[in-house]
Amino acid sequence: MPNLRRIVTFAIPFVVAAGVLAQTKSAAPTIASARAFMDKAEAELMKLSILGARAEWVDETYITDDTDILTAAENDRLIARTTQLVDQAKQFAALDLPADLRRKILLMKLSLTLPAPHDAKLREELTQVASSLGGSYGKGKYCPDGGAVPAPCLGIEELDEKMATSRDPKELAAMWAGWSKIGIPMRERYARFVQLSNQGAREIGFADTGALWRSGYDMTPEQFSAELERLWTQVDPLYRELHAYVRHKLVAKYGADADRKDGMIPAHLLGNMWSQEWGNVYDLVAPPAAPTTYDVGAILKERKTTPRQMVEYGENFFGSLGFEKLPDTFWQRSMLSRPADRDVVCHASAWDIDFDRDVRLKVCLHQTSDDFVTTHHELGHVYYDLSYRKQPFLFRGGANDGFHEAIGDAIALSITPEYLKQIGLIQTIPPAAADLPILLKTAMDKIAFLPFGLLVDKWRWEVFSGQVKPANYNKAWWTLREKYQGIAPAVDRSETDFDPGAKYHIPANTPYARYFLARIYQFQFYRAMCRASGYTGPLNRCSFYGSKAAGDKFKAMLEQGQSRPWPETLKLMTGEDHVDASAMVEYFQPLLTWLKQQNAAANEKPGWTVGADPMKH
Ligand code: X8Z
Ligand code: ZN
Repeated sequence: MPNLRRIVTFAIPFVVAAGVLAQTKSAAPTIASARAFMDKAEAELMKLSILGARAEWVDETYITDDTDILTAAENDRLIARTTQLVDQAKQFAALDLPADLRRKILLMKLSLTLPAPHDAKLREELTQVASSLGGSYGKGKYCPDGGAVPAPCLGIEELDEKMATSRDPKELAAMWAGWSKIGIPMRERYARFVQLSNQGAREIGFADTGALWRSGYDMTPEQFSAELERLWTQVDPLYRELHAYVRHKLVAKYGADADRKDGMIPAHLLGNMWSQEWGNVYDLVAPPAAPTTYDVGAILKERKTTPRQMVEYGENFFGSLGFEKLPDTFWQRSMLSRPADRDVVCHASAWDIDFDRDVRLKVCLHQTSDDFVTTHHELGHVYYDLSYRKQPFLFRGGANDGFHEAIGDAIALSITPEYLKQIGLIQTIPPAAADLPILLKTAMDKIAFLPFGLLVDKWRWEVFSGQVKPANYNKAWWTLREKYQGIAPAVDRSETDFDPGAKYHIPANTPYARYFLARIYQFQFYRAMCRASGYTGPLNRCSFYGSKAAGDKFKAMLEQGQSRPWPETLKLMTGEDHVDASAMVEYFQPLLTWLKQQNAAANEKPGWTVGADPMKH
């Protein structure tokens, strides 16, 4: 993953609570006065959010000390005002409010991803700790010991590339251990950060910051945790078969370096710093007799496809479903490749600048198949933003944050060989024997991610709730990585280390359960659109490109934004009112059957033994 300083959220960015409120004296509250209050609050928050977004856009596309300061000032204004309004809204708590007003008050609170104490000094301390944690990650580097001639230091973009392509276990372990060190100086600040933001959460009525985050899903925090467990039991069998198959192949490639008695896979051998997506080592696990298929990256390179043309492929897909063309300002204002002359945040993101038609992408595209998929992912955010722009301000967001992450991915699942032929990127459709290898490659990204997507916030919830104390931060992290991923550290760990800090979303305080949910939702959305398009064949071969019927269903869901509880929005499109992994399981069913055969033939028993010390390599 490229180095990123911030991730843009799609309603109100990075909000922190501000100072004590001066209550306005007024007559007894009524439903009418609640509505008037909310109308004013929304207008004001929108204005502040737009200014914040403009400052942040300039900051991330032209990083200087000045643009950092201007952005922080705009954010602070928005944060302070949001907190005041949350407090003021308490005057309406005893009224029997209409559902939309009640929902808006809740959404206003939930926009405080980093709740802060009312005490101005403590709040300032928290915001400073928060930004210094983000800064530590942004500046993180691994400087290899180069002997007499010092080797150049590597940032996470270069490390990503090397982790993906190196097949030298010693070099991989050194990069892994080197990058992990960036967490060490964050440990103490993170503990303070947890204390202060928990205080902020309690002051606005939540048990802790984790409980606040888990309250964004139209159910209690406890119900949400239980839902995730239920989903995990649905997909765990798939993960375990994939894990066993990949382990076997890695042992064949690396011998003793990959072979552990407990059956876990060492973290540095999967082509990704966090072992979160494994597609980069597909070449090591490809079935020997697999027919060679197409390489979208090679085709884009050969044709000298420009970044704009790559985005136009995505625009064309959405257009085929009945969506409007992107506004001219999208093309004028987006950043599609890395500028030569200044520092920018290259991590792909989509921006909703004015909550109307000023939408943009900030990406540094290369002619690779990964970036081809990324453009579809990012456009999913953009079309969602455009679709809900007629909603009241506080409803301009995803039905929940997992929906927002899943839209573009659901489209990208339709990038099948048939689709690529239809748009002229390939001339011949690979033989049916290529289906399985294509599924395996997809699984290396989609299925491999699931346990990681789940455990990042499991760790944070345990930390915020106080169940895990600072003295056990790292042990708790590795206990979860062992339990869910079956991954062991590349080198021994201790409580001096702080490995969660080496994953962007921890120092940046970006909730992570959204990505787990999105992996599941995207298959549900995809199956619903395949059905709407009249498709009846095997799910993994479906493309709903060009289907207006699928587009209409999709649009109806997107236009609702977050105005209704998400199960209602889901039902509108899929007919289902539960998040459910059965579509994902159906998609990968042929692969599951095949993996079971392969593992049985190789005498590979899925699973691993949980040891006494998860920090031992
Ligand atoms: O951070 C991201 C996105 C931001 S919307 C690029 N992702 C997670 C990660 O990189 O860890 C997408 C997949 C999971
Ligand atoms: Zn995204």
